[in-house]
Amino acid sequence: MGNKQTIFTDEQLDAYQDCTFFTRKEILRLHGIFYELAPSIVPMDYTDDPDVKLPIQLIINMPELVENPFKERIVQSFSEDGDGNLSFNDFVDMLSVMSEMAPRELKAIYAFKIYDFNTDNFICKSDLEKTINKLTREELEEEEVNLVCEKVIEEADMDGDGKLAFADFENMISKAPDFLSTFHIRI
Ligand SMILES: [Ca+2]
Ligand SMILES: [Ca+2]
Repeated sequence: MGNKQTIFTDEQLDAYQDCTFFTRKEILRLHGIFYELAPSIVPMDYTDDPDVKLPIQLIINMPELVENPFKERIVQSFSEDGDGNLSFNDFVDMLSVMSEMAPRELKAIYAFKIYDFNTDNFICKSDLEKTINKLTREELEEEEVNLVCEKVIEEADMDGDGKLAFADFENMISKAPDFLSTFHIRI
């Protein structure tokens, strides 16, 4: 294996390396994975920044994501166009945050966003119900879910307003790291 790749310029690879948790070599491997998802769309030459996006349907069916109960929301939250389509940049950002190298605080920011279903910047009881139903793959009775939600809010809600702001949420995941368990992709 020589250094004669021409998919990216050296500057592009340096930028990826600076902005993500991946090495240049890993970026090339990720390009290979992105390419395999849609060989007819993804170019082998990114040196002129092609404007190529893959539809959400292709991404969520990747083996690394297909079993993830939050896959649609994860992909959407990294989609710069907001429709769930991912450019290679979006794709790399997503996998970087989901990687084992990403610190817990960074994962927490995205987890909060993903669990905040009604996007009001708080995790309220109904957000938590949806989250727990997905985390447990709908295996809990409604009453049990209710109970877990109440307990979580009771323990994590530091200012007592009945919902979790980001600071409360950080408090919650420090006690219940399972809430970040779906934020790991090994690729
Ligand atoms: Ca909310
Ligand atoms: Ca609160």
